[in-house]
Amino acid sequence: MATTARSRTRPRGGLDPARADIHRDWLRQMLLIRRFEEKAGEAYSLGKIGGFCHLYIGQEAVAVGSLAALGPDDYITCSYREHGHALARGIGARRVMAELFGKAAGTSKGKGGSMHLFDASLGFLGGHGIVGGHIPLSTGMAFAAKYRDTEQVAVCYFGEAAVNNGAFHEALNMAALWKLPAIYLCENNRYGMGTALERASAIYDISERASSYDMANEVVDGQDVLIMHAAMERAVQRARSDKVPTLLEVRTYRFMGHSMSDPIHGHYRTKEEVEDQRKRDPISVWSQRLIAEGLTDEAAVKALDQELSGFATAAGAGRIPAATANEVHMKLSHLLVPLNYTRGTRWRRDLSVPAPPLTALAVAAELDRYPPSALPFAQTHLKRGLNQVVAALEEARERVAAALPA
Ligand SMILES: Cc1ncc(C[n+]2csc(CCOP(=O)(O)OP(=O)(O)O)c2C)c(N)n1
Ligand SMILES: [Mg+2]
Repeated sequence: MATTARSRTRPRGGLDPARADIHRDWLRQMLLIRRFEEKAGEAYSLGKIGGFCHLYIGQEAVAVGSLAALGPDDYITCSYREHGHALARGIGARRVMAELFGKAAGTSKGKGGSMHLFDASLGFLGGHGIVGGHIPLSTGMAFAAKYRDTEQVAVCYFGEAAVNNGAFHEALNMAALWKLPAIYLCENNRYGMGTALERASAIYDISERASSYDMANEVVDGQDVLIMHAAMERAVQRARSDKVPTLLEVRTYRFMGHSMSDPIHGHYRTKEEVEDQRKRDPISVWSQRLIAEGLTDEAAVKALDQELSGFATAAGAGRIPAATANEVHMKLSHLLVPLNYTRGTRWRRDLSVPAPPLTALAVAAELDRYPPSALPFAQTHLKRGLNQVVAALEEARERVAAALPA
């Protein structure tokens, strides 16, 4: 019979003074993630970050506590809400921010964006946008570790909305059957977009799903970094030494909207609920604990916070290296390709070419994203591109006019 545990209560006794540096570092990491994401949110609102952007604010203790229990060779896969995991795994804040900004200096050369952070050298294998889609991928990594007889563990982070997806069940069944060194870490923040867990799931305790596969499982308080870390250490031990998988149901809460395009609260949850949950902000929970045990004090926490806010700001737009020529070219191609595409297609399609003033507006908006040093290059290319678009439009109009009955 697999292990089932509830690790919601705080381990007894004080913090180990020999681990004081590690404990202070967890606070540092959580604060970095928080300030980084606030900066990213600000940049997104200013239109400097494109695509989707899902903030992790409120859930920091989960990534920090759990990743601290892993070794450098272990594999990690995440959903799209993965800025915190990437930072906690050691991908530099500048590289992560550069990816958000679509810069070549980013983890995926600026082509993946917020949802596709990746660094194979750190075993950080994404950033995945399809809910639950990465659970079988992670299971494959656990299988690879077993097949090659390494000591590696594969950890998969996903939200609670993924557990009603077929891929979750197929993967957990395989992992239990084949005794794979896998950890399935479900970050139960209670909502999948605007749908509460109880509205979408026949059972409320996600950990119970593991019993279908006779898999070890625990319910973990994700707002307490120490509890999170201890539960993860047990799961890692099971995977590495006992060679069996674990399902961790980590109870947490997101303080922001589902993505940057969503309100913090709305029809699906009340302002009061969010405020109530904020009382267990993982950063305050941990800083208060460190202060209570004499491992830090208010002034030191404040100074650390200021330092990290400054660092997050520096990682933001202003100090990211100027766009390279290739980067500018790629961006412009993306902008112009759909317009040029219409040239080679049937004349009817040419009618859908945006009117030049709109194109000019899009170009102006695009130019606005480049640092001044890259502007001359961008302008030359845009001018050439625009001339082509205008010529194509003229050509299309003539063909349309010729095809219409007199
Ligand atoms: C297969 C699939 N279905 C639907 C979506 C749209 N979608 C994006 S995020 C999301 C909610 C996922 O919630 P959860 O798994 O709880 O993660 P959280 O956003 O709370 O971190 C949905 C339904 C998707 N990306 N993939
Ligand atoms: Mg969720």
